[in-house]
Amino acid sequence: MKISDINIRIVKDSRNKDTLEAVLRSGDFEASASVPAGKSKGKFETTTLEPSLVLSKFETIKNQILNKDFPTVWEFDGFLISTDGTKEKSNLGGNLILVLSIAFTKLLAKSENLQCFQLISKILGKTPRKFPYLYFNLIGGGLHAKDSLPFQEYILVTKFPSPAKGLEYAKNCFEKLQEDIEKNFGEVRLGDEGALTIKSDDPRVGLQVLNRNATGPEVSLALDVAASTFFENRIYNLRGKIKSSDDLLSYYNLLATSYPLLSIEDPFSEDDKDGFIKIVANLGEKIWIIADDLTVTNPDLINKAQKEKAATGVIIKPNQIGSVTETLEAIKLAQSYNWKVIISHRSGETMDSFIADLAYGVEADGLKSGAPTQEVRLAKYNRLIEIERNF
Ligand code: 2PG
Ligand code: MG
Repeated sequence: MKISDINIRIVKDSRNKDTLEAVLRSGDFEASASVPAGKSKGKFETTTLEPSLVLSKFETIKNQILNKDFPTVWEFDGFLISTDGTKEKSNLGGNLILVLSIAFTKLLAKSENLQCFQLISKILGKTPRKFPYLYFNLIGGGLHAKDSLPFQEYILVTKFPSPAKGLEYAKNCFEKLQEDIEKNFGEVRLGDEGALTIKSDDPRVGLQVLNRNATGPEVSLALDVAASTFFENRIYNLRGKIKSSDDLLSYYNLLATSYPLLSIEDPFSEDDKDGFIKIVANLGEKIWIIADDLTVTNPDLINKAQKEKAATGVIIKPNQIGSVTETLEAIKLAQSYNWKVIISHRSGETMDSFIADLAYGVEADGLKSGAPTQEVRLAKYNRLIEIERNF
């Protein structure tokens, strides 16, 4: 496919921070993409450059892109990655490469008269038949919410075959939680991802409140502890309550017997691989142990973690690695290990719903897109519903 025109501009994300939007054209077809930004980031994520700097970098490669023919996403991404020439994409910026890569993928799908998820599943040789479980972050803490719990995300997982049913359940559950928190903890505020906050230092409180408002065979609970954010000098500092890696492990064992936990993400810091290995040995049969900061959508790190038995599943965020093809590589690899794959948004989001197509197209186990309260989060859940209704 030959691209006839490209425009990149700066837009705002859900935290009102600058980010990139790309619009690509090929003949009569047009596709756009925009990229999100994380706050609790893994150390080995790809480089994000200042959007204003990216605009000038882009000018240096624009004509080269317009002069070439790219038959596949592999060739398009390959061209950008080799032009960048660095491992961490620090030359052009992972955010520039990704925004172009997603827009190109959408454009190619249109030019082939396919939905984006159809192109993705075609690339992977799959026929998607099931929707992912929906991961709704309903109670937030950590870096995403001031004056709230120490763990980052208390997640309602809906397991209905229909995403429309899942979203409806989550919206009702959110309302019940809001009333509960207002009654028992006073003022209710929302964190970065639109999740409710609770003024408490006790990590268990979030699970208690969520558990009493989310019952039934079609729902489970999950955590994103984001433990890297409270790991200092090799100890876990939970608001002055010091825990060693082994203390934290015992704590998770306790939580696992008290709550219907389907998965725990980042239970330990990315600098505490032993913690991951121990929890897989202890709880790995019962609960999905999901790596995020540890693996950052990077096939090499996923491979390493699998060899060390440091997880049983992985979070996939395209902007951690910075291109569609490398994201697909990471997913393919994780699925070849029979790992669980959860596609995820970032805490600073845009209206782009590419990750919903990605989640359906690769038959992911979960899609994590925050609370059903902000337009940028709903855009992803609603895209799944659109797929459910029309295809
Ligand atoms: C996470 C994400 C998304 P952030 O830790 O999984 O919820 O947060 O985008 O801030 O890294
Ligand atoms: Mg995480």
